[in-house]
Amino acid sequence: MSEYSTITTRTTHRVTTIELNRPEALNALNRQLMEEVLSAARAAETDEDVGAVLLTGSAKAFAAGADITEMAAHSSTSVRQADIFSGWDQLAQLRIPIVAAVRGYALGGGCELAMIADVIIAGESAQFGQPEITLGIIPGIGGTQRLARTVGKATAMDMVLTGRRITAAEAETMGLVSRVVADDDVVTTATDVAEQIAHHPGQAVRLGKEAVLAAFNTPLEQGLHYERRLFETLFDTEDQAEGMAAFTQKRRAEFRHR
Ligand code: DAK
Repeated sequence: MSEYSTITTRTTHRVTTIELNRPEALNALNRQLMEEVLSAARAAETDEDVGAVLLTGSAKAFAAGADITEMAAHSSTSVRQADIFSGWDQLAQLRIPIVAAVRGYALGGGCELAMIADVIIAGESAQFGQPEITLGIIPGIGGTQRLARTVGKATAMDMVLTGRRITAAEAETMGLVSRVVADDDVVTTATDVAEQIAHHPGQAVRLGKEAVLAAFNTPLEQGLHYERRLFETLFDTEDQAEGMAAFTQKRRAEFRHR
């Protein structure tokens, strides 16, 4: 029997797929689900046979937000003390790449969870939104910060202050998602993307993620300097030697992810 009850997981072809599985609440993100996602993602991070995580929900909902029933009774003090969503911050700190396959609703914490992922593949039915304002709160897991840095002030203000939802096509135009495909193809496409990433040299993949994320936190000159140092680090890896030797010898590289 699975050790998890709000998610299902499987690992094939170097990819751990985590499927949110609370259909009765449209995958609303309660504490247990957060802890289970974090635990499964951490297990993937430390497994040398895994090179990427795929995060997905159901056809109707990636996730309809934080669990409102769980949050409703909190006071300002208790919500701070309980630190209810720090697990999502820890997920964002992982070095393993995360691909999100989004169909249906990605609202509130669901939209924020998708934005924690590194690549978002959306189905045509996907709807992204930060409706927290309609509940008398604001986003709390990056929905003002990651969103503004990704889509700019005008759209972020529109979404955060009106709570309006945007379609997959709009999300693609504004750079919130990487690709939009037919709903039926979302999981297959996202799996292909995750497998492609997972089969590239592992250290280069992780440092590539780290370097791109640094662009969100650092001035350009500092970011360029950091990128150069990470670039140089990779010349000490077995996979760099193998990748370049294979190219010059006109053969297929055999990466060991070291
Ligand atoms: N929480 C709990 N239950 C939810 C839910 C949610 N977010 N969303 C849906 N459900 C439940 C419904 O209550 C319903 O349960 P039953 O009545 O059947 O028992 C079931 O899922 C099916 O939902 P509906 O019947 O409403 O389905 P519809 O197709 O009619 O509508 C909908 C789908 C997604 C439009 C609607 O369910 C909806 O508007 N859901 C709420 C969306 C929302 O407001 N999401 C934002 C939540 S607030 C924090 C950090 C972050 C946050 C908070 C704190 N800190 C660091 C402290 C984040 C906050 C949020 O995400």
